[in-house]
Amino acid sequence: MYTLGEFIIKKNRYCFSSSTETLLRLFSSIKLAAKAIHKEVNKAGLTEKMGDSGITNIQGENQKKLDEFAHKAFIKAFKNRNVVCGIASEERKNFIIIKEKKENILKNQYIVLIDPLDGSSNIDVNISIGTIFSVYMRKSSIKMNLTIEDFLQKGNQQVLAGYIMYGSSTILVYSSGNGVHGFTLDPSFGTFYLSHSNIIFPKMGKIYSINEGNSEKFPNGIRKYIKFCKEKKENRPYTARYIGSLVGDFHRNLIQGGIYIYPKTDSSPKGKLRLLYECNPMAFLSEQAGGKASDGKQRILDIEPTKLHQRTPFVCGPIGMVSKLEEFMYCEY
Ligand code: AHM
Ligand code: MG
Repeated sequence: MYTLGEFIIKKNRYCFSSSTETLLRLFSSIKLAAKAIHKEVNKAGLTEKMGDSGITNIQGENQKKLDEFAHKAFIKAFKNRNVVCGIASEERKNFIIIKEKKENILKNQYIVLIDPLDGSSNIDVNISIGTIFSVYMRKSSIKMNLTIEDFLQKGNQQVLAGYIMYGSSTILVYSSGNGVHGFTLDPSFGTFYLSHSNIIFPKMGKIYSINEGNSEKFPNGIRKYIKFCKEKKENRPYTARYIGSLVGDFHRNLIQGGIYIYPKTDSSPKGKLRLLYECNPMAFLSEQAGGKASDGKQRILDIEPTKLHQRTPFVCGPIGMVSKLEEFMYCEY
C-alpha cells in the first residue's frame, strides 16, 4: 500500500510542473489541515463545534463554527512551509498574503484557492462535507507584491486540484494533471493510503444530481433535460441522488457514474457555486477523470475570471451525459 507521499515520489513526480519536493510540501500542508478537520468533524456533536459562528461571510451566508475552524486550519498549515505565497478562501472577502523570509521567497510561488468546508449546511445533521482546493503558480514577478491577477487565472492553468471528503471515511482525491487518484485516511496511523488509483468516470452513468425543488426557476433546457432523465427509454430513467454537498455528490458520481447540475435560476442568474474554488477544481478533476465540465454551454476551465467570489452555473460528469445536457441547452437559443 502506497502512502500519499510514497505515491508522489514513485509514481507521480513527472507530471507536476515543479519539483517533487514542492508537491510534497504542498501536500504536507493539505494533509495536516485535513487531519485536523477530520478530527474535529468526527467529534463535532461533543465539542460545541456545531452551529453558527455568528459571522456572515462574503456570500451573505451564516458561517458555521466548523467553517471558521477549517479556514484557520488551512491558513496555519500553509504558513511556514515555504511553498504558498497567497490564499483565497470562501470564508474571506480578500486574498491573504503569506509572507516568508527573504531567502525563501523563490520557493513560495504557489497560489491556493480553497473552500475550507463545503456543504457546511450539512454539518449539524451529520452528513458528508468536504474541502475543495485549487493550486496555481503565481503570475506576478516574485519581486512584486501579489495582485488579484495572481488569483484570477483560468482553470486551465491549475497545476493541482482536489478535494477531501469527510464521509464514512475521510478520502483525499487529487490530480496534478496525470489522472485522478484517491487516498483514504487510516485514522489509527494518521496516514493517507492509496485506495483509488486512476479514477475514471464510468462512460454513461445512471445518476442525476440536482436540487429539483428549484425546477420552476430553472432554464427551459434544464427542465427538459430533467424530463429526459426520467423517461422510460434506453438506459433511463436515471436515479436521482442529491446530498447538497458538492464534494459528496461529485465523489459518488465519479465512482458510480452520474451528472451533477447546479444551473442558474431566476433568483440566482449566475448560479450558486463559485468558479474559482468550487467549479474550477472539480472541472479539472472531471476532465482528468475522462469526463467533462461546463456551464451548460462553455468549458468551465476556459472561463476568464473577473472576481474572486464569482459564481457560475455548473455541470459535470461523464462526457456523454454532459454533452446531452448541452444539446438541450443549445436548443433554447
Ligand atoms: P457552501 O459553499 O455555502 O456550502 O455552498 C455550496 C453547496 C454545495 O456543496 C452544494 O452542492 C450546494 O451548495 C447545495 O446548494 P442547495 O442547497 O441550493 O441545493
Ligand atoms: Mg462551498
